Amino acid sequence: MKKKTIITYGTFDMFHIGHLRLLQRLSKLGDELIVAVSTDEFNKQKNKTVLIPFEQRAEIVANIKGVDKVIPEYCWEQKIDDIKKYEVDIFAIGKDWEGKFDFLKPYCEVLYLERTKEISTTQLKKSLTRFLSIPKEDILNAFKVIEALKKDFE
Ligand code: C2G
Repeated sequence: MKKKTIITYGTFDMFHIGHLRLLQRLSKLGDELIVAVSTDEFNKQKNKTVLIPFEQRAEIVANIKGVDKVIPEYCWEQKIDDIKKYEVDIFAIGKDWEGKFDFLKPYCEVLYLERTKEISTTQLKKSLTRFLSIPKEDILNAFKVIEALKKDFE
């Protein structure tokens, strides 16, 4: 009996719970989950700056339970070839892409899944930038205040 094969595509930079939840849901949709991870070069085409290099992003995704195969995503145009090559039954991706991949419908089922709220790589980067912009002495002073308060409660 042919395995039910699912495919998805993404950058998966700074891997977080939103990525994990998506992959967990996708792995429940079929027997085999293929994840195409965007290469660093392709991210430039997507105007997406990535912090974690492709090899590490691919290795992290490959080690997520439920992910059976990781392939590189080089370009926008490879999806139909991938779907044919791997006999994909379902193409699925987050709802932020709603409608963008309907051209794949003649080749396989196309699903757009709810994103996980309140988490995104962009948000993580913003929080990190905000934290790193706090002057070091302010952070040290804050720690001194916390230490002093802890002593009061000892
Ligand atoms: N995602 C999610 N919830 C979040 C953040 C991301 O469900 N809070 C999903 C996205 O919808 C996407 C996947 O996680 O399906 C990977 O997200 P990105 O790494 O941002 O992928 P993207 O840059 O959108 O690449 O050809 C398609 C593109 O390569 C998709």
